[in-house]
Amino acid sequence: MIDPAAFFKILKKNNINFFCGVPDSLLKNFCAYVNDNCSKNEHIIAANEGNAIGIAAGKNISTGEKTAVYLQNSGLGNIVNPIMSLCHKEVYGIPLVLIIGWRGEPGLKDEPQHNTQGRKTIDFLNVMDIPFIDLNKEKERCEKELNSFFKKNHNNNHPIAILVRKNTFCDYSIKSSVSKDSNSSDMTRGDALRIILENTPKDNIYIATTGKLGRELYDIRDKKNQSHQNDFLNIGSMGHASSIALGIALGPNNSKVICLDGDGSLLMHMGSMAIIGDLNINNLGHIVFNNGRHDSVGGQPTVGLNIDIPTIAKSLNYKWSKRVSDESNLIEILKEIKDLNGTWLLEIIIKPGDIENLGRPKSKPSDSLKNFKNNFKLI
Ligand SMILES: Cc1ncc(C[n+]2csc(CCOP(=O)(O)OP(=O)(O)O)c2C)c(N)n1
Repeated sequence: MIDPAAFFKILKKNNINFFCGVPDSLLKNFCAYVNDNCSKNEHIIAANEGNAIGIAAGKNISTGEKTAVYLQNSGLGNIVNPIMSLCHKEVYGIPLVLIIGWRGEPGLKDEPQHNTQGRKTIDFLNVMDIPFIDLNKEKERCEKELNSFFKKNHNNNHPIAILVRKNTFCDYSIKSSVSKDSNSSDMTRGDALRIILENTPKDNIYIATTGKLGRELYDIRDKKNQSHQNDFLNIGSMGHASSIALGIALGPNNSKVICLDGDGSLLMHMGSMAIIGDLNINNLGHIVFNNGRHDSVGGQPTVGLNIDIPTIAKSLNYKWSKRVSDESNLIEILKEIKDLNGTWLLEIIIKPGDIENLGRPKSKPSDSLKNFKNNFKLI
């Protein structure tokens, strides 16, 4: 295995001095190391992977510095446009180094949302004409092979990539604190979810965002022997839960559709809020669980606690919005929300942490969807 500090050192020796990206579970030890050891001018956690490419490209244009972008392979779709129409050697020719966590690597067991992307990861790189190296897990060989890869591509005005397989990096725990030292809430994601399920109409439809929130919703229902048929788990397509919720709310069902979002996910494709607010339909609610971090993949900070999400929602034409950070107020507000007309947003400040022994959904996505579609009498 590779020590994240040693890998970081190799990159530095090859003159890579600026890092940008979206955290990934396979890269979490490296991301944590970069976060702890780079200044704000040397490292930026971006809203989405395309955003990271733009920032890294701009930094390269303004300084001539070599820049790196780290991402999970799930984010490859988000980078295709800025790679192909900005960085590609046939356009502006910008030499970025991509560090890509390879979820769903063929031959290894992974979650359904990662398997297709994993199988197609190399095809994606080939389609974008990106030369890549498969990072060796053995330290000496890793350094040697990386140095010659960098040397070979030295004058290549085009992005190149380092593919990182599961269990490549040794452990490293993040030391730096969340954006605002810590937050004041006593509730975890699981606590808030339980309160919501207990204090809202049973026929509400829930669209849960990517990461542990969906797993916790499934787990809570499972432990209470409740059906999963009112829940759609957005297991992949991070940042799109609110758009999916909007589309579902436009359908024939009379129940309220509630998007259960995370701060990292909300930030990833925040433009959807403007579209939701503009349509302002009556049966849509948006709840944001804000812990100020990407808790599901290692706890790297987001800007979630530095911004005013309810005010953003109001300015984007949501009819009602509020922030809450304690249990009793949450219960009161959930009563108030029941009778609201127009699209609303509730931000719940939560502390980091997951439900203990958190399981994973047991059914196939296609079976869960069939079950969910019963609500719309489509099958
Ligand atoms: C496009 C894409 N980029 C990155 C990831 C990896 N990923 C999964 S969950 C997650 C963090 C989600 O953070 P947030 O919405 O704040 O929820 P939390 O984990 O804090 O509950 C990330 C980065 C992904 N699944 N898809």
